[in-house]
Amino acid sequence: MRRAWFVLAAVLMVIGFVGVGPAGAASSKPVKIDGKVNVKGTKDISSKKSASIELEADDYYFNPTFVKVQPGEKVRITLKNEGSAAHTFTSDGLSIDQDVAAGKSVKFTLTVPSDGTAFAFHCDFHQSMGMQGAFFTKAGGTAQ
Ligand SMILES: [Cu+2]
Repeated sequence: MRRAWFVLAAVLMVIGFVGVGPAGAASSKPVKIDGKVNVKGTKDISSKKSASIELEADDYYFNPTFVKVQPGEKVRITLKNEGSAAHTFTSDGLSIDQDVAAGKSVKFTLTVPSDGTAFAFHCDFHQSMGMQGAFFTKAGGTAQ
């Protein structure tokens, strides 16, 4: 009987650790974005004045999902659609609406706001499925 309790305690501990896993991953969002977000990681390109980044659009997420940049930084983006659906990179704040067909890639440039405001981007077709992300200059706050 004593052994059974021990085993139960051990099982509960394992469940506890597993339970902590997803919560920990969720807190790895450096800035908040309204709605569901499929998080596939963060890339830091803020050490460069002029940077380029390859952004993967897939079914249905962006990778990286969060990009750390410098205020005023000019970023050359290669948007690669590795999925089987069409996607877009859309930022209302920066007036960007870039379509990319399945299997194709497009290049464009964006300039990070000089005041360092974090801005969100999303796929016009799949935003509600969590296909969005953000550029930010420092962690914390909510992307616009
Ligand atoms: Cu999409």
